[in-house]
Amino acid sequence: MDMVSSEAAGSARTGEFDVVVIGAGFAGLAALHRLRERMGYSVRVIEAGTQAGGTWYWNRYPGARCDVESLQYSLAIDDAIQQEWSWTERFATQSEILEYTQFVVDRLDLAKDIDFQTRVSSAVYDDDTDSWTVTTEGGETYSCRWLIMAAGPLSTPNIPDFPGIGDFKGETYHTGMWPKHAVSFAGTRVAQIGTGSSGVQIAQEISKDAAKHYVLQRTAHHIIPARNRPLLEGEQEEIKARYPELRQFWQTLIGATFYQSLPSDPPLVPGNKSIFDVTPEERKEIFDNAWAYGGYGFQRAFTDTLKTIEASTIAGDYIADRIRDAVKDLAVVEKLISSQYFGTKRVILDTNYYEIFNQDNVELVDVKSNPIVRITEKGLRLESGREIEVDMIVFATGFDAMTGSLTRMDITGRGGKVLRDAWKDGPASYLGIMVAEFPGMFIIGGPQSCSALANVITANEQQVDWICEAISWLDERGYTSIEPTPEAQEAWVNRCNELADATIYTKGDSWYLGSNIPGKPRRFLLYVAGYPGYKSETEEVADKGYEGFVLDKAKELN
Ligand code: N01
Repeated sequence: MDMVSSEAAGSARTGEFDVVVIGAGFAGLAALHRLRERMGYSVRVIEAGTQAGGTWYWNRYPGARCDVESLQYSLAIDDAIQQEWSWTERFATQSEILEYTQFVVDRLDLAKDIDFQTRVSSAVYDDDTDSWTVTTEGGETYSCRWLIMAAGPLSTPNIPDFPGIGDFKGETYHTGMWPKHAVSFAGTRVAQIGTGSSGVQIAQEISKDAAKHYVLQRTAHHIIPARNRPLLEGEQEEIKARYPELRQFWQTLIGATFYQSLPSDPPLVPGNKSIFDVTPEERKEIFDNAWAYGGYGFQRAFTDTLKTIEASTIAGDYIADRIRDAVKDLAVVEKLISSQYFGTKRVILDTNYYEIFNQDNVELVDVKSNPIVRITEKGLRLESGREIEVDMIVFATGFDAMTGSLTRMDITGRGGKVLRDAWKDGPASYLGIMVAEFPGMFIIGGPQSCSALANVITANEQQVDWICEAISWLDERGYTSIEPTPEAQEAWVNRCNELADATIYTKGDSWYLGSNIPGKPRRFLLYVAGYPGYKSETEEVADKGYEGFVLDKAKELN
């Protein structure tokens, strides 16, 4: 498979550091800056890619674009940076975000402490010295007291194990490992497998000039319009002038993001009423406004669309009507209407995705009722015996989310405990940040955190702040290790499960539950009560002297 490769390790600088950070996405960069500049620690970041950017480095597929508004999807760590950088569109493209990342790296002089093209294979905790040894695929070793895992919640691509997968003679790509070279769809026959966020975005590009574009859909997702547009005259300046105040305000919202660009716009959403507190006419008007405005306002237009089946069904029915408006062929319409409850799979933002199915070169193929049984030399074979011959297969089949980036490394904690084994029945953490028996190892964007359900940069920065404050607090008091008690961890997992059970999130199949990966234990992987609740719960633990953690000061680092 052609993809962005992590070439052999380059000039990795083996050595001893206060902190080692794995991953140079936004989380890793924020951690490096804060630990080095503000706290004076020696830090080394290890990154598999050739440049920083994390998700935006690997997911360079055509059409890749963020679904959080650009003026909100940026780091707050340095005011000069947020004033200097200019965005061009309401929702930024992958390439613009990658440029922004490089701008941050250059402005903060971060690259000198990052080892690129270096992939971690293992991390082993030493009980005698309370330290970690991190080893790379190239054989370099790094030791540190504090280890920060910032390898990303959606960074381990899932390629289904179809029989014959190696037989195909054409080109194959996965959206999450897209190559750096240009890939042209012009005049080619393309089969795209998967219609999640990545699939919906790339479909809009493939369909433009492919000779034939087969969209292989297993489950119809719910898709709402982005209404992307260039930023308006004065819009950026207005936000920038009010960044400190607005960033505070956004953090009071469940997703740490607001659904309107201009603070001067009339307040549209989030709504503060139940879907049943309004008349059907009012409901339609509110949905119509949110639909016309674009973005995730639709999802938050009422307080209960993600909480009850009845409310979720009404939202789903509204979307079904919009599909009927957009797509001419009624048989295709029926396939595009999701059978899932609205919100149980991540809702997707699009730009005219449904309309591509009116084109002659695009065919929607239902692989739920007629599954793919084999990849062949020339394409794909379906259960019915139908052969689909293509020049290219695009896997938009998602990720081993929340845990994959951690379990694919050999992480060994106290007493030889391996993280992969500890999580064999489902991941468990305390606060989504630490794991019992893995002392001194902090996770950003880990399971049972709120990260992937919120503006992920804001969520990352909050966790970075929490972790850095913990490290500083521990060091000031001479503690050499910290780990959650099993009881605190179990209570946190139970709390996250209870919170999820009070919503409709657990009533579907999605990567939120690990159900996209065959054999992965079904467990809700996130804290659903929202960013403000997560922030206050984690801060309360810190304020109480790290309640629920065992702190140890018995050992000295050699
Ligand atoms: O992955 P997905 P994604 N046979 O898991 C299908 C973030 N993101 O990369 O639904 C046939 O959502 C699978 O079918 P089903 C965002 O958080 C953000 O698209 O399991 N099909 C599904 O249709 C997002 O949620 C942005 O039945 C198979 C698709 O592949 C997350 O990343 C952009 C299959 C996978 O969808 C993941 O999104 C992109 C099989 N064997 C991603 N296996 C933005 O910011 C899987 N599928 C806009």
